Amino acid sequence: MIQEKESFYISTPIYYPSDKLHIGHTYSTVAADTIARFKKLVGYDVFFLTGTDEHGQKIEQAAQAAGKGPKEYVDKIVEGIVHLWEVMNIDYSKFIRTTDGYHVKSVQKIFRKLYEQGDIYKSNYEGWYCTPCEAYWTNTQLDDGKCPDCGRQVHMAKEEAYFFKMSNYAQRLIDHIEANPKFISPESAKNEMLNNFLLPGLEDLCVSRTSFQWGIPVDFDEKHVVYVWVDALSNYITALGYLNDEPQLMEKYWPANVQLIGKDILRFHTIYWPIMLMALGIELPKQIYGHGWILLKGGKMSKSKGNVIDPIELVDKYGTDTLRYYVLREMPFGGDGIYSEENLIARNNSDLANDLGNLLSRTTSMVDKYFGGCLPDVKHFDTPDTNLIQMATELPFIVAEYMNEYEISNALANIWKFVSRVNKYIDETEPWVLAKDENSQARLATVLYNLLESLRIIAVLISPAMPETAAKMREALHINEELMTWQSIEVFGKYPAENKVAPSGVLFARVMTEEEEKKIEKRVQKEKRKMEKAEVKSEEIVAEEVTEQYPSFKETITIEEFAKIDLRVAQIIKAEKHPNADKLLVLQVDLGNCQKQIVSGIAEFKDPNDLVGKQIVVVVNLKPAKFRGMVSEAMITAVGEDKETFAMIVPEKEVAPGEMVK
Ligand code: ME8
Repeated sequence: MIQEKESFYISTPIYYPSDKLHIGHTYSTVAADTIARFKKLVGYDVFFLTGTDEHGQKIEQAAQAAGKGPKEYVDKIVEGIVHLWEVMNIDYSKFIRTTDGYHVKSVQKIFRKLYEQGDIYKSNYEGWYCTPCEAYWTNTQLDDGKCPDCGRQVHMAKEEAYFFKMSNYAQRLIDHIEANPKFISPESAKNEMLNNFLLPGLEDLCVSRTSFQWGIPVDFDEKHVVYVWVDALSNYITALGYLNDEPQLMEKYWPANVQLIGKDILRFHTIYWPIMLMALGIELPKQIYGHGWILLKGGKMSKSKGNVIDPIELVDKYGTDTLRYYVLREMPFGGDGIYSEENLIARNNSDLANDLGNLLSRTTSMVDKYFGGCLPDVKHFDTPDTNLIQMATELPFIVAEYMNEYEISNALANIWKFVSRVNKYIDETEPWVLAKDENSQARLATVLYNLLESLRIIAVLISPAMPETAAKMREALHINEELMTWQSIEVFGKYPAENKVAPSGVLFARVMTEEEEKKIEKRVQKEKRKMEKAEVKSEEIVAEEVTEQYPSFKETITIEEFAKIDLRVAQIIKAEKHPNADKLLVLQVDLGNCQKQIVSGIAEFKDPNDLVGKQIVVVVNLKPAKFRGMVSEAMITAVGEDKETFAMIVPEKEVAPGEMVK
C-alpha cells in the first residue's frame, strides 16, 4: 500500500477515426482501463488518457469519398468511438481529439519552438511515400519494393518539407534505453528498436507536408501542415496542458508511468516521441509498453478481408464483462493472442457462469436456506479453513505483483485458482450435511461465513477487470463501498457479522456453443434417418415374429413401444425446494435446445445445492402434470426408495445436454 497519493499517468494510443474500431483496439483500451482502475484501487491518483487521431491524408481522402468535409466526417465516427468506450465501461480521465483547439495551438507552439531552436530545418524531400501509413521510406527500408510497415504499394513523391534532426539525439536515446532496461517493454521490442533502427543510424525525419490540407498548419509557413505523427504524439502532453492554458496537469502527472501501445507503432513511440521530448527539454515517460496483436486463425483482421470482429456485437451477445474478461485473460501481455468465439463462449461458460456465478448463487442460497439469509455471529474453525484463509490472505499480494508488471492475464489466472479453491472448500466441508446436524450449526455458520468473505475478496480483486460484475457481487453480498477497498482485503474476516443476504440472481448466463448447436442439429438429422431406417427394420422384425415366452419383469413391449419413451440426458441448471411441499424439489434442466421444469419427490434424498451442474437421465415426453401448483414437464429416472438406496441414473461421462438415451 502506498502511504500518500502518488500520481499515476497511463495512456492508450489515440485511435484513427477512419475505420470502425474492432476487438484489437478494444483490447488496448480495456487493458489500460484495467490497469488504471487497479492503480486507483491501491491508492494512486490516476490520470488515464485516450482519444482520437483525426488528421492526415488518409482521413481527408476518406471524407472526400464519403462526400463530407473532414471535420463533419470524423465527428460522426468519434461519436461511435465514445459510445464504444461507454459500452466497454472505460473510465478515462480525458478524451482528447487532435482537432480540439487547445491541442492545435500547442502543436503549433511545439513546432515553432523546435524550429526556432534549430532542431527543425527546411529542405526538400524526395522518397517513397506510403499513403495509408503517411510515411516516407528510403530504398533500403522498402520491403520487396513495398511499405515495410503495411506491405502496400508506395509511390515516389517530392515536396518542400521541414525536417527534424533526429541524429542529434540518437546517442542520448541509446544511452537512456540502456540505462533504463524497462523503458521499452517487453525486452523483444527494445532489441528490435535498437538493432533495426537506432544502432544502424537515424535519418532526419520529415515533419511537414504540403501535398494535402487536413492537418495542423505550421503557423509561420501556412502551406505546410504538421506531420500527423508529430501532431498525434504531442497529444500525450497537450492533454495535460503543455503550452496551453492549464499546465498544472503536466506538473502533476508527467512523466507518464506507462504508455500502452500496439507493437506496430513502437518505432514512433520509442524513437520519434522520446527524441521530440528530449528536444523540448521534457523528461521521458517511464515506460512504453508494446502489447501484442489479437489475431484471427487466418491471420490479421482487416476490413478488406471482411473479417473484422465488432466488439459491440459481442457485447450485445455476451455482455461487457464477458468480453473484458476474455480479452484480458486470453491475451498474454506482450505476446499475440488468437481470437475465437468458441473460446470466448468456453471462458464464459466455465470460468464465469460455472465457477464464479454458481459459487455466488450456491453460497447466497445456502445462507438464505439454512439461516434465513443472516449468519449467527459464532465461529467454529476447522482444518480446511486454514488453507483457504491462507490462500485468501496471500492472493492480493500475488495479484498486485502481476498487475504492477501489467501481466493482467496472470493476475486473473491466480484469482481463478482461488475461485476453484473456494469451490473445492464447499465439497470438503459439505454444508448440506452439516445442516442436518443440530450440533454442527456453528460449524455451518463458519463455513458459510468463509464463503461470503472469500467472495468479497474475489469481488474486490476482479473489480478492475470486471467492474460491473464486482458491483453485482457487492450487491448480492450486501456490503458497502468501504468493504470493496484494497485495504479491506489485506486481512481475512472483514465481512460484517450478522449481515443479511438474499439469494443472488444469475451473474453470467451459460451460452450454447456453435459446436453444441451443430451437434444438436446433427443429432436431429441422425435421429430422423434412424427413424426412417427403424421403420424398415421393424417391418422385417414383424415378418419374423417370435412366439416363445421369455422371462420379463413387466409385460414385454416392442421396440416401437420403447421408442415412444423419449429419454434424454439433462443438465440441472437450478434446483430449489418446492414452496408448498417439503418432499418436492423443483429442478430446471437444460436439454440442449430447450429447458424444462421438473417437480420431483426427492427432497428427502437430495440437497438441491448438490444437484446444480449434474447430468441425469430424464423422460421428456411424459404428459405434463401439476404438483401443488407447479408444472412438471419431465420426470427424472432413479433407483431406490430411501436415503440409503436412492440414486439417480446418470451418464457414465459428460455428454451434450439433450443427448438421446437409447
Ligand atoms: O496507430 N490487436 O491508431 P490505430 C491489438 N493513430 N491491437 C491492435 C489491433 C489488434 N488486432 N489492431 C490495432 C494508430 N491495434 C495511431 C496511434 S498514438 C499517438 C497514434 C492497436 O487506430 C494498434 O496497435 O490504427 C494501436 O496501438 C491501436 O490499436 C490504435 O491503432
